[in-house]
Amino acid sequence: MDTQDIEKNYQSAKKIYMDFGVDTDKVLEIMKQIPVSVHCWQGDDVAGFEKTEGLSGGLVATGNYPGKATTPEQLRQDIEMALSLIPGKHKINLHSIYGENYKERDKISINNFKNWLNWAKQKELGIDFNPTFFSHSMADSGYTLSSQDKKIRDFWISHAKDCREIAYYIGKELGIICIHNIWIPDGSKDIPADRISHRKILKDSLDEILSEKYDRKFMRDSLESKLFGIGSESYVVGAFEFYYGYGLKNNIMLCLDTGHFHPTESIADKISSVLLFQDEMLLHISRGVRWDSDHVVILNDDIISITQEIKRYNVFDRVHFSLDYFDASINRITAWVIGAQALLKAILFSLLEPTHLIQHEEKNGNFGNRLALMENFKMLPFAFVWDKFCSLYNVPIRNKYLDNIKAYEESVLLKRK
Ligand code: RNT
Ligand code: ZN
Repeated sequence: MDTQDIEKNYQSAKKIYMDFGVDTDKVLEIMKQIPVSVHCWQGDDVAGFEKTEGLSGGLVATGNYPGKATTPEQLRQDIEMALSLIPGKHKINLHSIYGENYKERDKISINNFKNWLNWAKQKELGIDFNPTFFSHSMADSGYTLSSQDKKIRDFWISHAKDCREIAYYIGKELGIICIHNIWIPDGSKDIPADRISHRKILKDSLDEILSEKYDRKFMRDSLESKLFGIGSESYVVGAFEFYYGYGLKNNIMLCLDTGHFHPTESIADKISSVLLFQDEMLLHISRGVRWDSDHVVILNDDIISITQEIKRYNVFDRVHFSLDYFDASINRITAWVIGAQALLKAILFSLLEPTHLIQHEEKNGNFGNRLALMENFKMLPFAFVWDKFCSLYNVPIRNKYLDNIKAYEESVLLKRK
C-alpha cells in the first residue's frame, strides 16, 4: 500500500465517520496528545543492571528468545527501535534497577540515571520511575515496606525516598511529569494469622516515605495494588481496598494494573468510581492469561472497554497509560510494538466511537437500539484511520513493520553474545 492508497482510504473513512458526527481529523489531533509510558523491562525480561539476584517478587518471565539487551546502551538502542514503530509521542518507564554503575540498591541517586536523562532529553521523551522492591536479598522474607523487621523496613523506606527524589529530579530536568509508582510484592503464600499488622506497618511506611512534598508539576506518586501473586496467593498486603483507602485519605493516585484483579472482574468498570473521588489515575495495561501472567497486550475487549470508558467521560487528561508485560518467548521488540500499538488502537477506536448516538438511545430507554449501534460501530473503517495515524509518524503500515524488526534482528540482536 502506498501513500496514495492510505490517503484515499482515509478520505473515504473520514466521510463515513462524518455521517455519524465524528471528525477523524480532530481525533487524530487528540491521538497525538496521548502519551503511553513504554516499560523498559520488556527489553530484558525485568533483569535490570544489578545482575546480582534473579527475578523475584512473584514475577516470572518465561521464554528464551535470543538477543536480549544486557547493557544500558543495548536497551536504549532497542527502545529506540521499538519507538520508531509506535506512532505518537511517548514516555519511557524505568525501574530503579536500570540505573548504571551503582554498588547497592540503597546507594542510588540521580547520578546513576544521567545517561538515561541525557538520552531522554535528546529524544524528547518523558520518563516515569519505579522503586524496585524485588530481586534483592532484603526482599527474600516476602515482606518489604510491611516487614516486621525494622532493618528490612528501613532499608526499603530509604530506597523509596531516594527514588522519589530521583523521580522529582527527572521530571524537573525534562519538564515533563514523572510518575513515581510504588508496587511491593509483600504477602504470604498461605493463610496468615494476622493480616492487619502488616497493613498497619505499610501504612506507617508510606506515611514516612510520602511525608516529603514535591512539586506536582514535576513528580506525582501512585500506589499499585494487587490481588495475589506467585508466593503470595493467600494474602497481599497492598490490596486494592488498602490503597483505595490510603489514596483517598492522602490524595495519592492509584495505579490499576489490569492483571491485578479477579480474572472476570472489569477494570473498566472501576474507572468511573475512582475518578469520582480522585483527580487522576495510572493504568498498567497488561494481559493476564488465567493468572497475572503479563502476556503481550493485544486489542481485545478488556482493553477496548477501558479506553471506551475514558472516552465516554472525556478524561484522557486524568488517566495516565503505561504498559506492563514481559514476554521472553518472542522477539522483544515485536512484543513492545504489538502491545503499544494495541493500546493505541484501542484509544483510537474509542475516540472514533459516535458516543453521543449510543448515549442518546440509552437516555430514551431504547436498549435494543443502543446494543445494535454498539455492534454496528465495530464495523466502521477504523483501520484506515489507524493507517493514517501510522503514516503521520512514518511507521510502516500494517504488518510491514515486521520487515524492519527482521532486519534489526539480523543486524543487531543476533550478533549479541
Ligand atoms: C507486578 C506489578 C509491577 C511490575 C513492574 C515490573 O505485579 O505489575 O508493576 O510488573 O513494576
Ligand atoms: Zn504493574
